[in-house]
Amino acid sequence: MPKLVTLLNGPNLNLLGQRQPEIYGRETLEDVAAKVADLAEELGLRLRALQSNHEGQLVDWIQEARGQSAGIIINPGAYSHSSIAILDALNSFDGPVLEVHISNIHKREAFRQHSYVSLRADGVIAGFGTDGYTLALRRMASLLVK
Ligand code: DHK
Repeated sequence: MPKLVTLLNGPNLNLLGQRQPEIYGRETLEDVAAKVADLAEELGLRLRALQSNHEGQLVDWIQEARGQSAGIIINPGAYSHSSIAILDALNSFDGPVLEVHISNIHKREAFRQHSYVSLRADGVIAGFGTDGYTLALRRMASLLVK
């Protein structure tokens, strides 16, 4: 059975393709999830892709990933910059955690330049547009598929 990777997207990422396309691009989250799922199959992995605008829901899914999922790829959206609850949940997960930001948060407003999730992430991708998700999955495969 191929190993499962959980892909989590946080608030407002459901509006990908419509929201500030000059920053986040024109691809929809559905397009991105389909692309990542195809690549997962190619790489010998399975993907569970989820999105929520609610912090507690993201915490619940991270807890569910314990014992089920081999790794987590997460774009926490704005919760990156505020959520100790998501950091704590990720700290309870044993496998690799890769953090994705579509935009380069380091060249944006000061409040976006700190991520609580980065205190746990094994790797961070920022500013590669939606390609960041497939790049993160390739890294996940090199960590998980031996
Ligand atoms: C997405 C968001 O929704 C913002 O709140 C973050 C991140 C940046 C991204 O670049 O994917 O600040």
